[in-house]
Amino acid sequence: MDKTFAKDVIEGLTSHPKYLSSKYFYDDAGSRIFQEIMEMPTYYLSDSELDILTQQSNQIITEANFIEPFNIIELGAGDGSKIIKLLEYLVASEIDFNYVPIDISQEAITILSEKIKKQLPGISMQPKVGDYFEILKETSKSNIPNLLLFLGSNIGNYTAAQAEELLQLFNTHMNPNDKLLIGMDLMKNPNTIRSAYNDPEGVTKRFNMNLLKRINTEFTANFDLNTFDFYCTYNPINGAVKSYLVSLEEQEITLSALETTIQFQKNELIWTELSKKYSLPEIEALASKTGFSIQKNFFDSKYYFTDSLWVK
Ligand code: AVJ
Repeated sequence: MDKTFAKDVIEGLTSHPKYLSSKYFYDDAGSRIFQEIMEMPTYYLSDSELDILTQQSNQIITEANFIEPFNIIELGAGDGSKIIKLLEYLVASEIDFNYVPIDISQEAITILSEKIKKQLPGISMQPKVGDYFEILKETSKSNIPNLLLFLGSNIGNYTAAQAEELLQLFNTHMNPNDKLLIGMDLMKNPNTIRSAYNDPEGVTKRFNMNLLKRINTEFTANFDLNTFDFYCTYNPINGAVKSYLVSLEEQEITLSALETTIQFQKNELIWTELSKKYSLPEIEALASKTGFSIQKNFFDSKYYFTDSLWVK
């Protein structure tokens, strides 16, 4: 049993209001549902970042200005559909680099490595499964420069305090000449943002519900998915998309393996996810608060998203 997950589930479900962390969405099934989300036209984030990496990999690498060889360390690599554009550029330009994708899903890493080996044979790659920081501690011992990638607006899932802590920790593990390329989703027409998370096909709902399914499996719990709904909001003032599961009835859920029962009121919420949208001044402030400065922002053609290159 995953003890940290167990502890977090008990803590979150016995709190008022209840919450669960979206980092637990990504078991193998959850990672597959996230693939489906990325294929939805309304989920513009993937298209925007793909646009940046397709059009501007050359400028990104030129701007980073590394002495070869260098490492590309990707935190939360997922399926690699976007990073392949950057890797293709590097291979085509005969740049000497080593690619280290890191993800918590074994299945996602296997699919990614196979895809990359097939499309870019001969690439130097060391895929790793596990927690970012354990692996980051190791890679920071390397004496060649590191380009850290934290793409896909993954930072958006962290609260302001957590984001600062995480970025400070990245900073601590980075050598003076290392750089960070961080993908952040920008504030935009609120309708565009709401459509990305409130899809009528219910894929995002399934993504959230999968967490209850996962809890059922891992902790022998009895969540009945038919008694829960999905709700999400976007607040254009602070840029927060917040997702929730809603208990449709008053009920008691048993987590047998944790010897715990949880009471739900009718319409009681479980907060499951924050997906933060940033303004450019907020990005500046976050960088400087965490010991970085922005070397350059790379934008997609619609200015929906930025891959921001940070230096220590
Ligand atoms: C992968 C964390 C960036 O917050 O937009 C997609 C996950 N959640 N739809 C996001 C997600 C709902 C996604 N991130």
